[in-house]
Amino acid sequence: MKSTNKKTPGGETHQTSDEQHPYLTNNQGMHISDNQNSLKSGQRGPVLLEDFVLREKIFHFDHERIPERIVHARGSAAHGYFELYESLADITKADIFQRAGEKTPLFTRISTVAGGAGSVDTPRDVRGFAVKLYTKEGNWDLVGNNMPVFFIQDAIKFPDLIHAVKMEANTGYPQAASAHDTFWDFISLMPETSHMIMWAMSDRAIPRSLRMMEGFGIHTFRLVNAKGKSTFVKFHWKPKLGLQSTVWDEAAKLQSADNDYHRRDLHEAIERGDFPEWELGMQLFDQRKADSLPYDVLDSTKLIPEEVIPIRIVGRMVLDRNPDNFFAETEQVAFCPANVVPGIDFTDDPLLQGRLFSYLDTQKSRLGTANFHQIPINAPKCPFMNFQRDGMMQTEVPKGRANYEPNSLDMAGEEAGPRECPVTGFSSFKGRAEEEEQGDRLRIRPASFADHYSQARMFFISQTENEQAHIASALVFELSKVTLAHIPPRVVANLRNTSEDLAARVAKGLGIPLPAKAPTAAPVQDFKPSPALSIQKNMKTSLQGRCVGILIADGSDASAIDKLKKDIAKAGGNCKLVAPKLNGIVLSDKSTIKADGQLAGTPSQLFDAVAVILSDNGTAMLLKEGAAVQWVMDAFGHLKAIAATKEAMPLLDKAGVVKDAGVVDVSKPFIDAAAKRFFDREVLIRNLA
Ligand code: HDE
Repeated sequence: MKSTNKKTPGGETHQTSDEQHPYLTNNQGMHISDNQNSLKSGQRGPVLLEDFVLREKIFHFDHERIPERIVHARGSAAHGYFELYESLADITKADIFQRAGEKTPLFTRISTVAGGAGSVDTPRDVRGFAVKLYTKEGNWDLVGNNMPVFFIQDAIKFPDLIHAVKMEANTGYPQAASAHDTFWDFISLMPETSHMIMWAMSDRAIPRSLRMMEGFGIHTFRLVNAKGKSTFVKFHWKPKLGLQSTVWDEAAKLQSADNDYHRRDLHEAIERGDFPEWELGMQLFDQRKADSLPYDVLDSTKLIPEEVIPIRIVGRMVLDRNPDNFFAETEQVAFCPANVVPGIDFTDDPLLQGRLFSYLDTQKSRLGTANFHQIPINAPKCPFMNFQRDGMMQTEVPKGRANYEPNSLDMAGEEAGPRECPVTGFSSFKGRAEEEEQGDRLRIRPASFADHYSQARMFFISQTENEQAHIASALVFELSKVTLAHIPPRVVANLRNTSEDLAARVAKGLGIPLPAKAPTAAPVQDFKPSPALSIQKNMKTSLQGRCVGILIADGSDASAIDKLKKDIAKAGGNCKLVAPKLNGIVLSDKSTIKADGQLAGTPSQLFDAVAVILSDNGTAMLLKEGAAVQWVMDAFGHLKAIAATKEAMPLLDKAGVVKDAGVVDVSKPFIDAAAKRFFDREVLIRNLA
């Protein structure tokens, strides 16, 4: 059929099918003759109820949004694989951990917690880190976060925590922010949140990129080998690019610069073949070791420092394919910590136990049907069959009469249906006699969960001075948004148990007297610092996966731009040209180029380091451009390396740039500096608490 592009008397364009363009159909496959006009009675209506094409189209549109996740609503995801480095057959019988070099497909979704699906990517928040591994024995979901501990110890407090942190019930704001009354009211009344609050107020909560964060399974899980022997395990994902965060002012400004900053960063990295990678680490230990630790391994507000139980690296996860469709995959993916395979099992962590119920329930409500597991992103990649039948959106067409078991309809044939297998099937770890505690049925927290401050203190003292100042300043910022005067003193009273120094700094920052110390339920212990908990001590100074912004204008030095671009590419980094206009920039050699971003819409927050390559004329013009001055000022304020031509110096002066190791002449080596942040600079430009 020949394509026609025809206008009707009404003015609308009809594009009809041809060799390249298939037929437009309704959902029953019927070809549609007119996608522009509804069926009317006469030329001017009314529209007929009979118009099934219109009704189907609008009906489907009306249902395009499904209920968003109550938590972790905003997320970004990618496909990839897990590759095992060495067989773990001695520790677990899980098939995924048997053969070195074997790859298992997976889908990973990383999310914020508090905001709605349409909220921004860079609020101060915990990040979800959920991995669905499609193993040969069924799906294993490792549903964790980017912090190794959690706010609460018992699942029964989760609805309270989430109600408190999400926008307030009466006003509907603030969106995606913990800096408000109800959150801090709850926190101040729940000392078990002390450790997690340290993490949430630290730079871990404002990551530079989803590719530069760690992931943690949090709870203690169990691995069980073929002989039935159990080993406790804590799971870790270690990013190949190392850890990197933003500074708070930068994170806040990113919210206006690019709401999709993290989503775009992940997508673009995968598109250009710069595949994000994490190594899977395990802390493995037995009951005796668990009993010897001065905290309870079943308490999710506690971590085990890497220095106490080293992490064994067992494999890697590579994300190498973007989803084809955001809704079908990223939105509809349904994780569940109860999705395990033989060889991986649970512990009695009361937070984990509650989660085992919650996720199945939430998926049914969100995806509308008990058949959500049939959606391609959720379906196992190994055969799955049972006698569960029917229900909304049933997409399978089971054959035969047998929809129950036992049955004797056809003992030999396919029609009899599947049967259980005590050998390959999942059987829960039975426990050893000495582990089994049979007692009264109680609603109680064990005494071993009572120490809420020792690890909070350990976290604080493990940070660099600059990171400690960020935590203190974050607390001052958040508590300054609290309008009820009785709440901040209660938070500071708790903080005194974590660190007197921190509490005093926060009280000073708030301008309130130091309140009396809150009572503790258990003595605070002095743990050694754990350097692994600091970001700044674990950053990688590599340009790999990072992006340099180069500010240019008419007259900029073509060879300097060219050389810089080559140097950046050689170091494994990327760069983007930013200019006052997008097209037709005439360089020093009269060549014309196009920028990647226009100055007003491409602030320096979007980059890891910046270069300012301007001529005298270009500088003179940009000295009168607020966006250019702000561009440089923010790069300096966000502690980034700045390279500049001599001619651009007046712009740096106007932006208040003070020469330091991070400010270099563009002709000098810049690449080493570009991969770093200059934390020492911060005292010059910011009064941190
Ligand atoms: Fe979740 N959590 N959670 N959570 N969680 C959900 O399930 C819940 C907790 C985590 O990308 C929900 O599909 C309870 C800890 C991630 O789709 C829901 C408790 C950790 C994701 C739910 C917790 C997590 C969720 C909402 C207290 C880190 C997003 C939508 C016991 C180990 C997964 C959904 C994705 C999502 C319940 C605590 C991680 C309501 C009851 C601790 C990464 O089922």
